[in-house]
Amino acid sequence: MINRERLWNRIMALSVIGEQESGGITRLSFTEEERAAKDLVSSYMKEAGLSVREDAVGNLIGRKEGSDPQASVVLVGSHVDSVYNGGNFDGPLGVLSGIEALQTMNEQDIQTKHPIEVIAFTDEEGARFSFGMIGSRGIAGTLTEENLKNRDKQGISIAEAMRQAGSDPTAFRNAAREKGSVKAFIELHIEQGKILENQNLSVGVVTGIAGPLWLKFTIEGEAGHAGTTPMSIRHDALAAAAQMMQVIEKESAATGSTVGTIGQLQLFPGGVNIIPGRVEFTLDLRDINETVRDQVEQKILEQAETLCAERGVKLQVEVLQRVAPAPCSELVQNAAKDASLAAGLETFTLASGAGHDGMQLTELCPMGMLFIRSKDGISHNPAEWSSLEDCADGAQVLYHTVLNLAK
Ligand code: HGY
Ligand code: MN
Ligand code: MN
Repeated sequence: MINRERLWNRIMALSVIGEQESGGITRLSFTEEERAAKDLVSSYMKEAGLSVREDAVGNLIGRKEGSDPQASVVLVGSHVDSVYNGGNFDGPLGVLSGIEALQTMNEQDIQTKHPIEVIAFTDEEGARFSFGMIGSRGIAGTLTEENLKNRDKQGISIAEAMRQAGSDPTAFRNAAREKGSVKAFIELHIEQGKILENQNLSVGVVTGIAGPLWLKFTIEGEAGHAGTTPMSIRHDALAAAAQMMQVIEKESAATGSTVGTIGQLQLFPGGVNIIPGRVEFTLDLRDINETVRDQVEQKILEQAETLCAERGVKLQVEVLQRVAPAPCSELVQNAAKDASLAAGLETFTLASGAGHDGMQLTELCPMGMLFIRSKDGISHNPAEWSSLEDCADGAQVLYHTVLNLAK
């Protein structure tokens, strides 16, 4: 049995790093807060008897050797970076449960054929640079020099941030794993939705992960005097954006499976008595079915072009990231279902609306996920919460899943 108190105490200890006055925790990639989180997690990996290293893109890795040094590695992990004012479980649950599983194996002298590595991926959320899953793309070998040019709100690029954090951004390709070198990847994560809670279940096996498309819209209108410009001759960038937002909501809701979210909005110049000349906003568009998602994207873009032309404003659309939905492998799903039974739990399956690192690894290895129940389905919010019992159930099933994959 995993040590549930040790796991819970570690989740609580990690959750004070990056605490915000305004609520929740903020641990953006390549910042002091994330460094402090990795240092704490690294100390837990050492306590678990793992050999610890960081790879060329800053992924923190704890390794347990297998009986066959030539055998491919089983990867288990998640992330310790967060969104702005996020919760305590999104990411840390999976990393700390992976460490707990390996520490329990070491304490019970359990040896597996395959080596096992628990990994805290760099920048899963994409909160700082509006471009995420940097660590898992690094492992997959799909990260590019172009990607490292993405900049944060202060104009610092990923490459510069890596350099400031002591990494060499020109060496990022060294993080890539050879095809065949990884047997499977499994991640335990909070569901961040209400399905398990509605089923009154603590753990579920994930069948697939919806694909996030992130777009940035820039609308160039004409700033003007609020008092002297008649409504009929305005090129109001914000009025155009507001009309577009109605279109986005309508088209996203129309399919029944798609979700569309405008999470960031900036207007310029921002005076009470000035007609906004420029507006920038982001769209996060997702669906488990890529064709449906991309059809909604097209409908939105067509109507956006028409309404902007009618209003005499210029529209620019930039793709920040386009991630294909990812099915979870039968191998990992079956290992997880057997593990649920071994832990005395039901084998309930569900899809993931949230994006996760595993979607970057589908070309490299079979991947899969386990979810635990989220209270009221809340996440990316300080009120994000899962109970000690549910975290323990999840870690116990993860322990058996990793054993099934690594034996
Ligand atoms: O945005 C997501 O879906 C994930 O939490 N990174
Ligand atoms: Mn997450
Ligand atoms: Mn998240």
